[in-house]
Amino acid sequence: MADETPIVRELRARPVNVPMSKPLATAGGSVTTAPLVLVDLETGRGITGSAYVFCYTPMALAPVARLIEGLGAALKGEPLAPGRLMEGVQARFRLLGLQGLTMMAASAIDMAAWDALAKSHGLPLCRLLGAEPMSIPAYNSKGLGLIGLEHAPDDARELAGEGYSAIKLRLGYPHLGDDVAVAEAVREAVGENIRIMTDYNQALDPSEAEKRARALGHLGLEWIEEPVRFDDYAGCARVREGSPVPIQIGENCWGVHDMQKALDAGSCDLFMPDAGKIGGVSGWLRAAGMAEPRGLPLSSHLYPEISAHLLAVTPTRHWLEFVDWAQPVLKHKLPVIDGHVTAPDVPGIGIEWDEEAVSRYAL
Ligand code: SMN
Ligand code: MG
Repeated sequence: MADETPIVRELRARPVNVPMSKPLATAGGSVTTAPLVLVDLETGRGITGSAYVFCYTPMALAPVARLIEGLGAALKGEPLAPGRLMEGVQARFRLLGLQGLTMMAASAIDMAAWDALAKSHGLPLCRLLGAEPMSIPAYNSKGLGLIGLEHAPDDARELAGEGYSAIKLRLGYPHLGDDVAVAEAVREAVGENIRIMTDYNQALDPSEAEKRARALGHLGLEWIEEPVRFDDYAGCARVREGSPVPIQIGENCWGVHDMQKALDAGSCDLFMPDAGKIGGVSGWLRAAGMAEPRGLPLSSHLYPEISAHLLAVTPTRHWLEFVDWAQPVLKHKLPVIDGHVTAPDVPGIGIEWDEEAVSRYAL
């Protein structure tokens, strides 16, 4: 059997800067393009695993790509066993630290390795992990940046009008009154039947966050996301104590050790790992294992394609965040049907590059 295990033959990392149909201004900075590193892990068997990492700023593209290629050289010839590959990556980054760009590079390799492994078994990723494709509720996260009272209601109607039952609104205007006015206008625009998630992108200090959470209490919001610095877990716990709205964090946790600190501090009601920061598929599985006995609902952050598989294997699955930011370089669109997403029943994650688009957006 052992000699039948595919090996890692080559790791390719290609930076692309993909245009976004709707730039997104948040209280933590604006995103106007989708800077992605596309990863292809070639095995010796003609099977290639593919995945991408979202790099937030084009400045991070070259360093992340270099890290992935450097790790690729180190992992060449290793058996295609994601857990073992990640142990190798951890060992190589022990002194430097596995967080920030190093963790993004590791997560990207992990996702590509799992994709290759699933393909080598002829199974969709979720089936390899013991689940099956299932319909998962998605919220529309493609818009509603900090666009002001004048534009937010129309944008909200447009996002909900695409068939979703939930949308996400970015908050963190200079004054509390502006946040309340925009949130009230959005609620008014979409009515009582659409869920509204809100996101502060770490913009507030704990005492201001406590005030704003209370001031938003009458709007029936689904959650308030990242009200304070992501790693001020004690401060976030204080906000949570006085908040009439559930507190959601997680997208900035680097691996399950950060998640553990967040949970130990009682900082949140809900958690949303980011596949590119939590440690890829391997990291997600551990996060799902930590969430289950606590009854902690897990939602995904970005990466809708792989998250459709990961949420299917998550006992406390909650919401999938839908953005279409990678779509221009993908051959197959991830269908959203009545606001739900189902992982495609094809081997792997279901990611195939549109090579023509990739060359167009390559750096
Ligand atoms: C977000 C993520 C990535 C880029 C911009 C904004 C936001 C979210 O925090 O959760 O969607
Ligand atoms: Mg967020």
